[in-house]
Amino acid sequence: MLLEKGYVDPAALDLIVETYETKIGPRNGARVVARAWTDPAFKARLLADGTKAVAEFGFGGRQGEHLQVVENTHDLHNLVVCTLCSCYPWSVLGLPPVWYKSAPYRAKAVMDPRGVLGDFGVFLPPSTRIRVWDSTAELRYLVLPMRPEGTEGWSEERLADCVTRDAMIGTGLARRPGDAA
Ligand SMILES: [Co+2]
Repeated sequence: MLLEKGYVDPAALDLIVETYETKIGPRNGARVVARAWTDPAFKARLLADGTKAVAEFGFGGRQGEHLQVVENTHDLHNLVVCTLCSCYPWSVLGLPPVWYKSAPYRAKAVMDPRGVLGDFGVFLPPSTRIRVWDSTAELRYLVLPMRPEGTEGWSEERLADCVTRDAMIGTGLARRPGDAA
């Protein structure tokens, strides 16, 4: 309606949405992940109660929304979807990307998660199990990706730059040193 009335410039609106989708939102989650990589006590709190742990950063969900953090390991890779609609952990990732809301992603993530990962250019060893988490309005998921090798001694700030939005959905991996940004 605001667009129709000429109150809002569509290009400006797109820019705002894109900023929340790719910059401001996921930056929150990246800070949480970087802290978990460097602070074992925080990581334990995060895995035990995600909602409570991210509140330490001042990140909060709306009432009744719980955040569960699922940890990737060499043996287990986690992938998040909402098969019904587009439930997403707004407090730590901002707005969901368009593909997350698409019917093909929602269907294929459940039926062929390894195929979805391939579509995103992620190829895991056959020995790595993939677990798919179906989000709801009450329970949302954040993937704790594996810390990239070669980042020993890095600051939280620098580590956070390795943490992409897709790595926290499970459709990507954390960036390794030397990967293109
Ligand atoms: Co939903």
